[in-house]
Amino acid sequence: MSLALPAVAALTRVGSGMAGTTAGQDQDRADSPVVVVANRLPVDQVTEPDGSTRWQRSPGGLVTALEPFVAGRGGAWVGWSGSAGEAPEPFESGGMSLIPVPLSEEEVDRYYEGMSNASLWPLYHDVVEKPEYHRTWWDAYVQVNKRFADRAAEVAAEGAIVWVHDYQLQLVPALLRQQRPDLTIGFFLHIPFPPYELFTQLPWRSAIVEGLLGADLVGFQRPSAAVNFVQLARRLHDLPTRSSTIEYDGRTVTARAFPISIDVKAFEELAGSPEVVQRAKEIRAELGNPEKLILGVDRLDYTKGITVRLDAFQELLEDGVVEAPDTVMVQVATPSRERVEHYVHMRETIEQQVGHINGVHGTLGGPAVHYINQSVPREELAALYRAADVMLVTPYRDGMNLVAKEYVAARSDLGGALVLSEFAGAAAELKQAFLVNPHDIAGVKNQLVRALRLEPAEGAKRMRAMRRHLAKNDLEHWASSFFEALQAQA
Ligand code: ADQ
Repeated sequence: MSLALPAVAALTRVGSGMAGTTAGQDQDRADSPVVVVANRLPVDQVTEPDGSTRWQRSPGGLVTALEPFVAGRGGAWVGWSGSAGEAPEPFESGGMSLIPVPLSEEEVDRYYEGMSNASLWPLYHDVVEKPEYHRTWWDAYVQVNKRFADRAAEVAAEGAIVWVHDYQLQLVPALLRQQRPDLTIGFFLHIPFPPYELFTQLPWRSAIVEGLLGADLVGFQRPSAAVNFVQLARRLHDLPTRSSTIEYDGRTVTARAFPISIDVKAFEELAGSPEVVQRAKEIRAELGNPEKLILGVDRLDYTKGITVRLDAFQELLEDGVVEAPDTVMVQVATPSRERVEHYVHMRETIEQQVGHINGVHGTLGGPAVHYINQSVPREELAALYRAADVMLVTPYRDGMNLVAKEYVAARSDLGGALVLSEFAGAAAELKQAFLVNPHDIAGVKNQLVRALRLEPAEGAKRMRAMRRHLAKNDLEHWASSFFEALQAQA
C-alpha cells in the first residue's frame, strides 16, 4: 500500500494513564497517529481447555482491511471486548495498541441490544421490523458513545487521523471533536442510511445528525445513502449543502459512498484450492448428487429475507416447476443477536417453514431444504459456494452484503448464478446478477427459475463481468480510498 499516512514518530505508550477514566490530555496524551474506533475490538477472547484465556484475532474482513493502516504505525484500535464488566488493561496485538472500553451488563442491554439493535438497526433497514424507542436506551447510548470518544481522545496524537465505524457510535465524531479539534475524523456507516421520511421518526434525530457532522468525512455504502444524509442536513438543520458537502460550524463535511468489499484474491485462492474443490464435490455427494443446488448463507437476521427464498422455493415445489431431491436448497444461518426479541421470533418462523417444506416435499433421508443454524468455517463456506448452482441473496435491505461478493470471488470456474436483491448495496455493483425485488414473490420465482436454467456460456459471461468488477474493487481499494479521502480533508 502506498499511502502517505503521518509518519510513525514513536511507539504508542500503553500505560496505566490510558486505562484510567480521565481524559488526561496534554501531559498524559498518547501518540497514536491513526486510531480506529469500532464497537468491537479486532480480537476475541478464547478459553483454553485448561481454563486459561487468550486473545485471538477476529476472523472478520474489517480487521484484515484496516490492519495495514493501523499496525506498524503505532496505531490504536478502541473497542469493546465483547464481555460485560470491567475492561482489560490496554494491550498490544498484531502491531496495534488495543484499547478496551468497558460495558456493564445494563449497558449491553440498553446501548447494544436496545438502542443499537432494536432501535437503529430496524429503522435504518426500512423499518422491516418496528423499531422500539426507549429513553433509557438512548441515555445509555449517549453515555457509551461518550466513553468511546474519551478513550479515542486519550490515545490520538496531535493531528491524528481517527476512523469511527458504524451505527453504534454515531455520536463519537462530535463528542471527539469537542475535546480534540486538532483531529481529522472519518466515519463509515456499514448499514444503509434511511431517507428523511423514515429517519425523522427517531426521537433523537437531531443529536444523531449533529454527532455525524462532527466528522470531516462521512462514508456510506451507496451514493443514495450519502444523498439521504445531505438532504437531511439541509431539511432538518437548514444547513447549506452541495451535492456531497455540508457547511457546518465553519467546516466542510463531505458525504460520499465507499462501497466495502472483500479480500477478493484471498477468497479466490481459498475457493480454488484442491482441498476446497474436492470438498465441494463431497458436499454434492452428501446431498445425494442433486441436479441443482440452491444456496443461502446469512447471519440469521430479519433483514436478510430468508423467508422470501423459502417461500419462493416452496411455491416452485408446489407448482411442480422443481422437484426434490433433484433440486435441493441449503440454508446456512449463523445464530445472531439471540437475546433480541425479533430474532427469537424470526428463528422460530424459519424453523417452522423449513419443517413444513420438508414434511410435504421431502423424502426419507432426502429433505428438500437442508438447514444449518451454525457458523461454518471459511473453508466449508468456500466449498459450499463452489458447490452451489444458484446463490440466493434476498435481503429486504442490506448495506452491502458480502456473501454476494464472496460467491462471485469463489467462482473462478465461472460456474454458478447469483440471484441478488436490488435492495442490497452489492446490487449497485454486481449488475450481471439476476436482480430481484424481494417483496415480489412472483418476480423472485421467475428469476430463480431463469438462474436454475441458465446456459453455461451465458452464466460464464455474467460471472466474468462481475469478477472483473470485483478484482478492481477489493477490500484494500475500499480502505485505501477512504483513508486517502480522509487525509485530503486534513
Ligand atoms: P452483515 O449484516 O453481518 O454485515 P454481510 O455483509 O453479508 O452481513 O457479512 C456477513 C459475513 O458473515 C460474510 O463474510 C459471511 O461469509 C459470514 N457468514 C454469514 N453466515 C455465515 C455462516 N453460517 N458461517 C460462517 N460465516 C458466515 C454488515 C452489513 C452489511 C455489510 C457488512 C460490511 O449489514 O450490509 O456488507 O456489514 O460492511
